[in-house]
Amino acid sequence: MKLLYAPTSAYTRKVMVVAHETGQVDDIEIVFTTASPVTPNEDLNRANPLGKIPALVVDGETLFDSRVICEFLDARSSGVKVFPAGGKARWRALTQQALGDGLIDAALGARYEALMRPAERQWQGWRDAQLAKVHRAVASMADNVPSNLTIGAIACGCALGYLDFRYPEIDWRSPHPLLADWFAAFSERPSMKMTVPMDA
Ligand SMILES: N[C@@H](CCC(=O)N[C@@H](CS)C(=O)NCC(=O)O)C(=O)O
Repeated sequence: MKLLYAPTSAYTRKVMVVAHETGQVDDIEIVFTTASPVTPNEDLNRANPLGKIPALVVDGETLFDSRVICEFLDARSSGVKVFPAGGKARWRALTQQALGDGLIDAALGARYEALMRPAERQWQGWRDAQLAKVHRAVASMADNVPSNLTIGAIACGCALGYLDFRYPEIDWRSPHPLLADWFAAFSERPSMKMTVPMDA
C-alpha cells in the first residue's frame, strides 16, 4: 500500500497513528507528496481528484479521505481495533473523530487564509470565525475527554497536536487542565511519538 503523505498534515498523522496502533505500519510505503489548494500537483490530482492528502493506493484503487483510510485499516486489522463495532460507543467515537477533524479543518482554513491569499483579499472576520470554531471544539473535547483508544481519541490527539504545531500562541491548556493532562499522557504513546508533525 502506498500512502500519499506529508509530515505536516494532521489528517495524515491520524492515518499513521491508526497504522501504528493496529500494527500495519510496515505494510505502508510512504510517498512524500505536496498538497496545496492553489498549486496543483498533477500526480496527486490523478490519485485523488480533490487534490488532497492523505490518499492510500491499494490493489490498484485509491482510497481517500483520512476517515475512509482509517476505517479501511481498522477493517484490515486482525488485532487491535480503534472503531468500536456498534452501539453508543461507535457513534460517540465517530462524532469525536468529526470534532477532531473539524478542528483541523478550521485551523487549516484560517492558516490558508493568512498564508495563501494575497494580503488585500484577506478577510480577518472569516479567519476569526474559523478560530472561534477551534476554541469551541477544544472546549467540547474538554467536556468529554476521551477515555479509550478509539478513532475519536486519535483524531482529538492529532488535532491538539496540530494546534501546538501551527498555533503555539494559542494557550488551550490553561482553561482546560484535564484535557491537557489527557493529551500529555496520550502523546506518550509510541504511535504519537513517532508521528509528531514537522516541516519537511
Ligand atoms: N477531509 C480530508 C481533508 C484533507 C486535507 O484537507 N488535507 C490537506 C493537507 S493537511 C490538503 O491536502 N490540502 C490541499 C487542498 O486543500 O487542496 C481528510 O480527512 O483527509
